[in-house]
Amino acid sequence: MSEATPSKLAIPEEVTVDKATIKMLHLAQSKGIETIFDRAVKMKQCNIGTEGICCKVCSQGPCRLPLTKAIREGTEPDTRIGLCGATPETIVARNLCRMIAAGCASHSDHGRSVAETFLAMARGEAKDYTIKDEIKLREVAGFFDVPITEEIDGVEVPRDKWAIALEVGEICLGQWGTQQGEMIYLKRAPQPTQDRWAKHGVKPRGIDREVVEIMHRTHMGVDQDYKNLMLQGARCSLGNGWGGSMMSTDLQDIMFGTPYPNAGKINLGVLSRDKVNIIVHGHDPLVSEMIVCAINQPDMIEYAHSKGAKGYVVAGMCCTANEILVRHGMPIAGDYLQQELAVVTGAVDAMVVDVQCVMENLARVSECFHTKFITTMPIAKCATGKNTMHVNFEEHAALAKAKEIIRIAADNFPNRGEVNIPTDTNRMVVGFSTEAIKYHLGGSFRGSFVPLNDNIINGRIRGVCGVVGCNNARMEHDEVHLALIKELIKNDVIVLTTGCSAMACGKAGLLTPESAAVYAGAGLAEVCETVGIPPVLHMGSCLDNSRILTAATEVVNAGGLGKELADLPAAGAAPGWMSEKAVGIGQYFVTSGVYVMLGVSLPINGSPILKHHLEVEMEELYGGKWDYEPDPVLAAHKIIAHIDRKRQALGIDKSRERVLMDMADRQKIEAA
Ligand code: NFS
Ligand code: SF4
Repeated sequence: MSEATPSKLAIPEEVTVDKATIKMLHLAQSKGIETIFDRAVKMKQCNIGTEGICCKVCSQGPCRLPLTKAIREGTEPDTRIGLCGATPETIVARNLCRMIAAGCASHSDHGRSVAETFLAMARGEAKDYTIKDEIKLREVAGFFDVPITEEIDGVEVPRDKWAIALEVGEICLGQWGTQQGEMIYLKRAPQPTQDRWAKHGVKPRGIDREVVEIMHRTHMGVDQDYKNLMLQGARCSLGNGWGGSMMSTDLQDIMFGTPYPNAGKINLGVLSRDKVNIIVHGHDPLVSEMIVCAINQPDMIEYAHSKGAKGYVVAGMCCTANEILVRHGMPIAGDYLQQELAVVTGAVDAMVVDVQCVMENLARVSECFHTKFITTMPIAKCATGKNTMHVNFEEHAALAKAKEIIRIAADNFPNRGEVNIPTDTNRMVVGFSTEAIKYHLGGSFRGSFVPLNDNIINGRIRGVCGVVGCNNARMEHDEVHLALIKELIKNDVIVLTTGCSAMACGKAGLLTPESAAVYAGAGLAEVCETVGIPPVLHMGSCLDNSRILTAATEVVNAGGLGKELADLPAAGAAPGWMSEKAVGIGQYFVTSGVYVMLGVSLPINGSPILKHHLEVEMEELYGGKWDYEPDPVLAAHKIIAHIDRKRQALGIDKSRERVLMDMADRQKIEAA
């Protein structure tokens, strides 16, 4: 007879560094409510899957080709092949390309719905949306060669914004379906970067085409050359980074406003005891923008009062949170790993979700409370849970639909049971779009990246690193981001952040100008104090990683730091990535010339040949490459070493030595 083993649970203090998360995890466990943290203890990962060497693209498989110790050490030849003869390289490359395709499809399909709504707005069919940033509209029109002036009676006058928007919307939406030529936004990249793409044949023709071509080429018995497969992976990624994502960011800025620095609050403590709490969760801001707009209307305020509530809190989760935070300063309830715990507060009257990163278990947790779990997109419904419902969002009746959702939440307010809201919140400064960085550094009359370049050249700022991406239940929540970022800023590397990484920074207080004096190296701290910025700049959602591409391009164009993105003393990192979107993003950075560091391995270790291709050979093709280091401090030092090599190649390594000496001397004087 076997003894019953007590079911294993996560130890809150060991799985996260975030205080609110620790408290709520204890509470969930005491109530017998299981969360992802517990499931990560119970369920082990599959060794073969994590190495990427399981092929299941035909029904003769799955064919599994584990990499044995003897093969790895070379004492036995590597003769592994699948039933059809596929090598480990082919199998791993196929699997990876399919991840890239899925990631790019997710971001870009979100982009498509934005473009469709934009076009409907321009046609007057989505009256609740409008043009908030006309300057950006005119700038974007320029990228598409849409005229922004016209001649009337021989006089050149500005063209009507709705006419411009209509043309922009049509061309933009067309980019998903183009079959030939190259996508229009590619020309926004520095010329030498574009030349590399042309040389290797990786300029995308149209967003959809590149995704479909991956699905074709990875079908049983098609592309059997791993290098050729990865070229298509690279091409598809560019269609997203310099296409679907970038256009989506631009159109969202035009419709909802380009982010500029503003203050925000983060963590579960933003929920309220006496107001109706609505969490907007997912990625697409089309729904959440309308909810934010509607809660301030008199009829909605009155409705809340009629239910005994003092008003509304609309708090975000995942990247929908970042979208409404950077534009409206709306609070963030938490990141991806905190979604179940938000419901455990008992204070969430409606959990309103759109697309991506929504855990199916949310529906189950909602059942333990009064929370209504409301799906809003026809492509993302949920069949689980008795509290689950679907309110189909329609762009032509956007505000009315938003109000319908708000009423459901308010109606649910009196049904609350026990409420446990942790008190933890942090304040932060967010909203550093490329435009905002430019104006912040150069002043609104002569917005410019030159001052940033000057500070990189003189060595006060050693380099730039984009730290982005998810939290992963297999890693210590938040800590992987924080340890890496603190080490980078301590060494004068300014950090640009998005997604759930940005939330980790917000919760830990790194997104305030004052944090520079505490965490940043002397050079970076001096720049931050002079300009009044935090050492870590929140640039928005994961979709907004395209802002990092445009900012990096501005740096190249401002001069003095090389001719292409690959020349910059810059890097990217996703220490806790988990979603396929992150693979798509990482690949577009690599293809654009950026060194990308991961804290969770890609599923490629089953093929040392493919690993070598990604971590060594890709640099010869694009100037950027993948790397992997699970220890965040070691990862930071690998990034810094990369940045220093780039500084040396640019001939600006000496200036930094002088700056450091200056600082040491100054500190000596201050100490005396
Ligand atoms: Ni990015 Fe944003 Fe978070 Fe990861 Fe999910 S919310 S799009 S995918 S988990 S960072
Ligand atoms: Fe196996 Fe080849 Fe089929 Fe893959 S495609 S499952 S390796 S037979």
